[in-house]
Amino acid sequence: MSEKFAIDARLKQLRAEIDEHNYRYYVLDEPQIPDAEYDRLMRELQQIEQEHPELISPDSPSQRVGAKPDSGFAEVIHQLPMLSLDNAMNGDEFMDFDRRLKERLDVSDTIEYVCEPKLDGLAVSLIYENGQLTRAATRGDGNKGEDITLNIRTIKSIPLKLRSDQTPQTLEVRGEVFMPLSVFENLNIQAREEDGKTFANPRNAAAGSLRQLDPQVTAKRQLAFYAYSTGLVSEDFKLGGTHLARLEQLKKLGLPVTSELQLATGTEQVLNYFEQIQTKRNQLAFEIDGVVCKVNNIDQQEQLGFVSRAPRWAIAIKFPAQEEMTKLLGVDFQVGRTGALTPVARLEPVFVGGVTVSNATLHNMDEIERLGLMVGDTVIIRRAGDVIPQVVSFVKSKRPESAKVIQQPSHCPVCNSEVEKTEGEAVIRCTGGFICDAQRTQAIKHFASRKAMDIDGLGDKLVDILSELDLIHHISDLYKLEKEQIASLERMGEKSAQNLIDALEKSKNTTLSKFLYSLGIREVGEVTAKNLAQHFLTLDAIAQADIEALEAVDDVGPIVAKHLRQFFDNPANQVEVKALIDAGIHWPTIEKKSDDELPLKGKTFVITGTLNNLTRSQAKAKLEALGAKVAGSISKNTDALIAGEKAGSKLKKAQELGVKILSEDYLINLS
Ligand code: D41
Repeated sequence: MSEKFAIDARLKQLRAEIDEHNYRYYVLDEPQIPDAEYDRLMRELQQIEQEHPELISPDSPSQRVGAKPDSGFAEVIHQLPMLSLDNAMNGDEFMDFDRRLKERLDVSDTIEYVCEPKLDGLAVSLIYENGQLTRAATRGDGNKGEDITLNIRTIKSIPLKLRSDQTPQTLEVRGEVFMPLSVFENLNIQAREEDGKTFANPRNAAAGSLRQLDPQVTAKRQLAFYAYSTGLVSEDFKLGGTHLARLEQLKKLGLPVTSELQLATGTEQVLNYFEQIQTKRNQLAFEIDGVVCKVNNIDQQEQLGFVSRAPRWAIAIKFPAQEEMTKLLGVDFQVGRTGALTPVARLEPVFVGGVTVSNATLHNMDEIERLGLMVGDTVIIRRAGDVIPQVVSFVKSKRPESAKVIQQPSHCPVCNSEVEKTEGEAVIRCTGGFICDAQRTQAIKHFASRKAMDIDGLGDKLVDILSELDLIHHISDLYKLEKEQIASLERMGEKSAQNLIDALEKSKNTTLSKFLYSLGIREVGEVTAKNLAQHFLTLDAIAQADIEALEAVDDVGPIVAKHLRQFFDNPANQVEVKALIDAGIHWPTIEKKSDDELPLKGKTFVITGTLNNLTRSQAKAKLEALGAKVAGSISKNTDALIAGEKAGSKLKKAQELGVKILSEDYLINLS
């Protein structure tokens, strides 16, 4: 009996502890323990429950993923209808809204509003009875939705029970379920690889995930939730007198509420918030499509009431549309540095998400086939954040009879060399190599770029002009340019010509790894180039190494080794490399460092925040070259955190765990 008592007590303690950590993590955004510690608690709970199944309770944190139900989703009637939101398409329409409210309320004072980001997800209703989550439903048409309780239970940020001893008899919480952008991107990458169906946007992905009949599938999708209002609430629970106070109450009860909330007195502050969140939009972890602005005072809300299906006291101020329809005029194939032919959609220009778009990437031929596109189709273009515009789908019913099949080219559109497709790869490639103007120009751009030879003042545009004027054919021709030639170009003067000559001269003093990277050998990135240089020490040794010797280098597998061999076996490349060395490119002799001498050997680093001088990949490459491992999250095994600007939760966690915190400058000065 006493043993059973002890087990029961331990179970209760574990559940309370896990619930508490979930609350800190999801609601307060202040994680207190490393993930590994959390996992340990969870495993202990699962272990005990496995040994004593009779002690499992439905609100145990281990019980989120249940069995698949036999039938589909049951219908649910919302006792209080779930209202919709009116839209304001711009600031003026919001000013009209504010004016109408002042008239109705008969006030001349400014109105106090609460501004929230408008998450692009799905509205749901959660019902808690005596503190337990008993039912969750989709909004549906506002009156009738579907019972999705089993799927909602898999969302880790939604508490299965409320955090309070005095829980209301009934509390309905309303909010938005959404898919974080990182989860969405990974899901689509995986779908593309597995040739499955990709989702057009995070909202569709969230909807598809919630409508899964098998909760195990939903659980894998890592959905998230923010509460934005209450619904039906029993009289034993005293709701606050303002919207903000009510959200605060929900937060106290364990429900996640967005931290991007802001109180705004009057229209100017609302519009400021709108501007502010719009500039922040690309940095948020989730997609938003506008701002929801609500009257804060509940008395005023009640006075205003609602019209048809929408409250008069709230409005969604929308960002410019991210998706628009337009016509696919044709498909061009662009040739990249490595010869890859990328299909690009030529579009009738259309205004999407604040800019005019006339091209969109189609990735590769497989993508065209997957979408089933034809020239002449009406396509849906999406531009999210600062990513390249994408073709999401086309409108079947609008396909004209004259629509044309998109042909894979058999020859390079630039040099007319044959095109090849490697088995198992989605891309097709021009076989022209340096004969191909496009590949050559791209190779020169790469050579001059910042991470490569870093030739100041030699941007992509100038390389295009120099190529078009036949002033450069090979990379090494760069070093034969004369000041007068450059100065005679349009928009170049004496001074910029001299600057470029100086920059070219300066670039000759480099390192072997930079030079190797600059050659643009397929699959040889900065890290691989560093590893090769460190391993072989001289260019000759690399150029002569056989496949086996190359594969002995960190990071070099059979494919990279093959590309290296192909590059150095090509007589044209041998001539070019020699011409570059003859032009005066040189580097210091490398001292062999044994692994044990690497200064950061065995250390684990994490990088967070915005770095000013290095990109993330440069910072990572530098740490790795010095022997460190770079991890994605902080734990007690982390040796140091490199924190840039605007560092957030990782910095907080590092401080809590007493992990050493270092600046970007520290990293730059390391050698
Ligand atoms: O973020 C949202 N998508 C959001 C949706 C939000 N922050 N607040 C909302 N507030 C309401 C009212 C004012 C009716 C309580 C909403 C929605 N409604 C809503 N979402 C879908 C339909 C209505």
